[in-house]
Parts: sequence; C-alpha cells; structure tokens
Amino acid sequence: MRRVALQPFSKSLWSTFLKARLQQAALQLNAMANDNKENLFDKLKSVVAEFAPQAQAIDIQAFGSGNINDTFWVSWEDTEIRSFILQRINHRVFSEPQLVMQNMRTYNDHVRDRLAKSPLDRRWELPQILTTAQGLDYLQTEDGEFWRSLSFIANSKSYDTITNPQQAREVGYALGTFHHLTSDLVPEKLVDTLQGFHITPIYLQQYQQVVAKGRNTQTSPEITYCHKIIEQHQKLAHLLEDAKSSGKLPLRVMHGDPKVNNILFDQETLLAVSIVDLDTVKSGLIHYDIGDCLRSGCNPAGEETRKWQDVRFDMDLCQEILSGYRAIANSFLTKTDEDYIYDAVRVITFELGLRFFTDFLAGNIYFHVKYPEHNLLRSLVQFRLLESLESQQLTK
Ligand code: ADP
Ligand code: GN1
Ligand code: MG
Repeated sequence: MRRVALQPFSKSLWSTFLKARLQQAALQLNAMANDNKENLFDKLKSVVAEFAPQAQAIDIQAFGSGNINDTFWVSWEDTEIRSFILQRINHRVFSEPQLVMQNMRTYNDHVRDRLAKSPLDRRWELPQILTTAQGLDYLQTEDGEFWRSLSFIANSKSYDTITNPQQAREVGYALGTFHHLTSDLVPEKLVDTLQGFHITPIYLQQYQQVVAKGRNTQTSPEITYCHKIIEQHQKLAHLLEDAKSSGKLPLRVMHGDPKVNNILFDQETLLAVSIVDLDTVKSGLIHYDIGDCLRSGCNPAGEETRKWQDVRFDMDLCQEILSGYRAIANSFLTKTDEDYIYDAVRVITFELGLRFFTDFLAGNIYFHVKYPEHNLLRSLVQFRLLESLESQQLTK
C-alpha cells in the first residue's frame, strides 16, 4: 500500500487532500451510494476522532474487497506511521452489531489465553479491538450506524485468489489454526449473530419465496441456467443439515466466512498470519468452513470473473489446501469428518450460488453490488464451479 507523507501539508491543504481522497473512496464503495458525500467526509472524521483522538492529520482509504461491511484503512504519523482498520458494520445484515462485537471479544480472549499457554511455533495474530474514548468496543452514531476499529495486522496482505501451491497450503493451515485454537472454546459461549446463516435449506426456501413473488420477470439463457441448476440440486441442500441433526457431524466453533481474502499473509515470509472477518464466528459445522475455504481457494478465475463459462475447480489446489489443513487439524478430524469433505464443498458452492441468485432476483439487498447483474454473474460463477467440481472426483 502506498504510504503518504503527512507532515508537509498545512491543515487546510491537508483537509482538501483528504476530502478528495474520501470522495474517491466513496466512489469505490458502492455501499456508499446512499451516503451524501459531504456527510461521509464529516462522518469519517468524527468517527476517527472517537477511536483515535490523538491522530492529528489522518489519511483514510477504502480498503479490501469485502461484500458486506464498509472497510477503511486509517493512518497518521507521530513518531512513526500508525494505522488501523475502521469498519462500518452492515446492520442490514447484522441486526445486532453489539452481539457481533461480544462474540469477537469472547473469541479474542479465548485465543489470546490459549496462545499464551501453548504458543505456536510461528507468527499468528489476532486483530485487536480498539476501544472508543469511552472504552466501548464500538461506536453507535446518532443516525444508528455502528462503527468499530481493529488493529491493522502489520505487514500483511490478503489475496482474492490463490496463485501457487505454497499459498494454498497456507490457506489450509490458517483455517486449521482457527479450528485448532477454538477446539476447546465451548460453542455455546458464542451467540448467533446471523440467524439462518449457512442453513442451506433456508436459502432454498427464500429462493422459492422470491420466485413466487415474481418481482423479477427478466428472462435470459443465464437466468434459465441458474433455475435449472437449482432444480437439479434440491436434495443436496439438505445434506449437511441432515448430518448435523442425525449427530453424524458435531457442533463446533466455526468461522463462517473463511474465504481466501479473509486470510492475511505476511508480506515478507509469505506465510499466513491471521484470519479476519470474525462476524460470523459461532456454533456450527466446521464443514461449512472447509467447504467455503475450498470453494474460494480452488477457483483460480476468482468469484468476480466475468468469464464465468471458463470457471473450473482446481483439484491440485484442493489437495494442497487440504494438506495444509490436515497438518494441523489431524488432532481433531475424525474419519466421518473426512468422509463429508467433498460433499461439503458441493453444498457450500451450491449455497453461495443460490444466495447470489436469490439476491439478484430480490433486487440486490444483501451483498454489495457494483451493477444490477453483479449478483447474477456471481451466481453463474458458483454454479459453473459446482458443475466443474461434480465432473471430478476428490481423491484423498
Ligand atoms: P467484509 O465483511 O465486508 O468482508 P472484512 O472484515 O472481511 O469485511 O474486511 C474486509 C477486508 O479488509 C478483509 O478481507 C481483509 O483483507 C481486510 N482486513 C480486515 N480486517 C483487517 C485487519 N485487522 N488487518 C488487516 N486487514 C484487514
Ligand atoms: C460475504 O463479507 P465477505 O465478503 O468476506 C459473505 C459470505 C460469502 C462471501 C462471498 C456475512 O463474505 O457468506 O461467502 O461474501 N458474508 C456474509 O464472497 O454473508
Ligand atoms: Mg470479508
């Protein structure tokens, strides 16, 4: 990331510069479409002041490529350059952001203690919650928005796709480390921040309801293809939930969203050093995590590609991710867990395609989009990935 020298600017020149930068950030973030740009400028300045009153001249940039929250990188300079992550929690998705922060505390405290008792033999970081001047974990503004600040994991970088086998093993290692470090955290200590999240049959119902309402009457070969894939995979939607209710797969702590760009790499060693986006950490099946990690990691074209017909599931990357995962997860992974891995990737890939498609039909109310057909294209990518996966066998 480009660092900006702050000192030579006068206060007013700095303010003009920052305003331009923020307007640019606002343009980049589609979620900001509803914000008045002037308000956004003032809002960001006052929110930063609550978390870092000592920061004099600040620089703020839109950051990352998350689909849910609005994320900013905030930096300033005193004796050295300092920075943190500032996020506006999407409260249309998370109706009780205070519970999201409560879970994050529970998770952070647990993992910090565990690492203190039995340290890993390599770098592993937790994003620290930075409190407001009043000592709170988040700031609720008068207009009902929720903001939080997290320490920036130093010298780190995330990637939207995996480009080599070592990276793939590291992605697996990162998820394994998350499961390992939470294997003794009682799942019931975590609250459910997003009801229905990863309950695939519920997404199927939502799709059926949206279709029944008939709000979107568009037709195209792509839309027909999506309906057809969903029709063909009705049974698949129940597979993991059935395994859960029959007790074949136990409830454990799951991350909920371990896609590749939520894993951070050290820019020098190129090793995975953290897993972020802890909003959906809760009691659930680790198979949703394994499935999601493989779904996102084994799609070299990336989930945002427009060339959806070229999308394929890369079995070699899959083996690398799994070998990195197993290296640390072998202590708790059972034979039955292993037996469900292939199906877990199918379920979660189908589920995400279904979620994107339903959101497209419903008018793009959940995921951030940059254009009206964005979610349609994303669903085509997932459905094509699913077909590619189903045309291959997962070898152990
Ligand atoms: P969203 O829910 O919108 O995906 P995330 O919490 O994943 O939001 O944040 C967006 C991106 O910002 C992440 O994918 C990651 O690349 C980056 N990021 C988030 N938290 C940190 C952090 N503490 N340090 C460094 N980068 C971070
Ligand atoms: C969202 O927030 P982000 O971009 O890391 C979504 C995931 C999806 C993912 C697809 C809370 O993740 O479930 O798999 O988009 N997160 C939530 O890119 O819905
Ligand atoms: Mg994210």
